[in-house]
Amino acid sequence: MTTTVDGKMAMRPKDGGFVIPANGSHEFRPGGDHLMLMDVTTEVKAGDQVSFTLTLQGGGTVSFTAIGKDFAAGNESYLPGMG
Ligand SMILES: [Cu+2]
Repeated sequence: MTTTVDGKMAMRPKDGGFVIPANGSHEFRPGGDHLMLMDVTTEVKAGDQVSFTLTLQGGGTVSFTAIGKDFAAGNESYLPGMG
């Protein structure tokens, strides 16, 4: 999730994840709440299609494909200690 630290936008993991009510929705967007890949070992190039499967607490899954974009699209900062 995105938070404000010393007047600057920064990101931190959301403890406990996001709780989305049945039939509800939750918006993920740049500068707001988002899914973030950590410890990625394979380079994602612009135009690459990356498949994701989210595992929900109830055991269900949600799958989708995202398109890699140029890194300049995401100008974000990180809390100290986050790589
Ligand atoms: Cu992030």
